[in-house]
Amino acid sequence: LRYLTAGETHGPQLTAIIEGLPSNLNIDFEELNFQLHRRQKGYGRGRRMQIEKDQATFVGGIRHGYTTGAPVALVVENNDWKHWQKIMNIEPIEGSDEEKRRVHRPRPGHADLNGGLKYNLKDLRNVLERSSARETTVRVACGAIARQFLAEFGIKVAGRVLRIGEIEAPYRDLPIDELIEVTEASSVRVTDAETEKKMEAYIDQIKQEGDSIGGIVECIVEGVPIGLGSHVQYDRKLDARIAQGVMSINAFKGVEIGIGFEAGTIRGSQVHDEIMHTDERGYHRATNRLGGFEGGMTNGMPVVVRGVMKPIPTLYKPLQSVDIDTKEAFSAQVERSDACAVPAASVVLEHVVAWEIAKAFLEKFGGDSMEEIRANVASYQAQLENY
Ligand code: EPS
Repeated sequence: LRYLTAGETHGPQLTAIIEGLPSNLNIDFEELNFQLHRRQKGYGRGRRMQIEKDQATFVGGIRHGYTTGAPVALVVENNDWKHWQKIMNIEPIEGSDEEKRRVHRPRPGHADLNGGLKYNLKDLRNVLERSSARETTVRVACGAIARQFLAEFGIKVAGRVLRIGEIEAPYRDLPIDELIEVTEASSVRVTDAETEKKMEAYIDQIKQEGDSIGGIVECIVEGVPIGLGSHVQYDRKLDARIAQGVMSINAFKGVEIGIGFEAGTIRGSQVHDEIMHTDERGYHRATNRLGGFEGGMTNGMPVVVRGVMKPIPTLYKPLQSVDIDTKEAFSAQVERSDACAVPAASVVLEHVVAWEIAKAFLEKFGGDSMEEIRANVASYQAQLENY
């Protein structure tokens, strides 16, 4: 299972091709578009999100609501494209640098300068258009399909915001369905109204000061079978593959599985989860500090993944940079940005994690059709029960 994406933030559309989905997976288009809608929400988003109304259109691999086993191709149009048609034209255009909106002043913290130097591009727009977090739209669309696939096997995915800048949300251990419901009702995807209010006021203040703010988000996946991933080879360790997925989300600077970095501050007896067995639950752990992973494999406990997002580097507050034409210092000025995209990032995290789990699930249970996969899962479950 893999996908590739293409498209620029102000181009006509974003495109994804998914290869390796089994046949006979029912696609719920409304559910998928709901996931895209969730990514657009969140307190602190900028004006661009008022222009877009993201919807996926499928152009291959699905017939009468079911996957056929062929590559699935989907597109999400950019409504903003209508304002950028000339600037983003595929064919050559006449006009001044200004008319072409040529970018020659790299923004600190963005891909602009590194990308310009590496690809030898004198218009940094060619870098920023692709490095924009707009691309996460189609990553969520792909992840939403993975999520629907996982749901067929009773696997559920939730996400939440744990921190925005200085404001930390109290950690409430909720049943997954309740967690999904409560965070969905929150403008900042937290579990209590008091924190939500504090975070909203904090984001307002940050915005007023022309600044931006990051935070910490968490994803929980429940119902994952024991034994996804493997200890036998570095690139089959599923926690490592999830970490790569998380780090590839725009602006993410760190990832943790379970208690993560805290594991380096306390004793082994306080870290490791004791092994239990009952007839109803089979093997399980008394606690879940290791976030559902031991030896690069899932252990049947909920998968818990955290990621940290840096503040968006496009600031109203000027930061110093250097013009690539004159090599002279200037203070960056911008037109439009999100002061805080942490709630949206928590939705992206859910879909990136769901994707990696679905991929490992398909590696373990193989099969070209949903029926074949279901039979393989049932036979493995019988193996576990008789172990
Ligand atoms: C982004 C800049 C903003 C964000 C964008 C990510 O877009 P614009 O440059 O058009 O104002 O709104 O995010 C999205 C468009 C999105 O769909 O999430 C950036 O520079 O990364």
